[in-house]
Amino acid sequence: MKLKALLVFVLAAVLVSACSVAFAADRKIVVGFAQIGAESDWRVANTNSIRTACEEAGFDLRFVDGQQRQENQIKALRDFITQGVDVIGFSPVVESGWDEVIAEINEAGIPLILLDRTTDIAGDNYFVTWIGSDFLEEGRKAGRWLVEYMQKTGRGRDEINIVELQGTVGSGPAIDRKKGFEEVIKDYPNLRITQSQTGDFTRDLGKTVMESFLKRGERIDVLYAHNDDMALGAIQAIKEAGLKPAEDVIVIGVDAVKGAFEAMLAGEMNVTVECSPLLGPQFVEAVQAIMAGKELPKITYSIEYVYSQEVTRRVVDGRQF
Ligand code: GYE
Repeated sequence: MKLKALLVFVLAAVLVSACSVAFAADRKIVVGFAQIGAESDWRVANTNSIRTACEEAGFDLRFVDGQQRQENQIKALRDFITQGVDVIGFSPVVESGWDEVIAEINEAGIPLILLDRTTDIAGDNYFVTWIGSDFLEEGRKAGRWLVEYMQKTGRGRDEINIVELQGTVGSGPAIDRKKGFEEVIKDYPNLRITQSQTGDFTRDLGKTVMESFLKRGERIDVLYAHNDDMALGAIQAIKEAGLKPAEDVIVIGVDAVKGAFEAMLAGEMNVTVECSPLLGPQFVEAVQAIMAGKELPKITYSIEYVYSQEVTRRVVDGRQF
């Protein structure tokens, strides 16, 4: 009798542990994602890509829109720690000021994936992997395109005044797109940035700041905008000032979102340097690799191109963002 009771007990224990193993395997992977905001078409496409990929993968996604405020993102990250999520995904709005909260994530032992932007924290031990774009190279591509375009159109030696609409102050893409562009044009002293201000990556500010540039009354030959949304806002301002965008003022953008292609087809924008927001599938793969205990590369850059006015309607219609 005693033996029988023991057997029943052992059997029950085996069953219970088998069930909990099965439960652990079936349990949804919980992912916290601290997004920057919805400041641009790029960001909206990026959010859709993340949401769709996580949904298809069956993750329990806790998504927080930080409305472009660092304090909102810090709060979201702390909430993820409290909730004990499996993995944290994070796009930092600016590069600095994350040391404390990231130390807390590391102490809690939660794997961190950086998507799109990075921080200025030294070393690369604080995150598992970063998936994004080479912003410095994007700035160089914009600069190289301008140099070639000027030479091609017989203006290679002319004095050229460039105005610059910078992205969010202190953000990785704003810092690097400026640096990369300047690095290329510094070899051409006739190409000069005469005015430069932030438009915070939004269409509205792009327009307002371009208006103030135009009001100064100096000749403006080129606009270099750190994203297409600001370029599109600025095109509006150029038109309202009675000038022809892409002719009187050469317009350069970054991102390659639909609106930029439409503007190029309408002859109102000259070029856009691609920056892919479709990072969702790579993000999901990284989460799955982490959960399976696999190694990941520290950096994965997206492959991106430059599109100018020669672009055809077919290319535009086939694009996903
Ligand atoms: O270029 C801009 C967005 O971080 C690469 O953020 C991203 C940038 C993108 O608001 O449109």
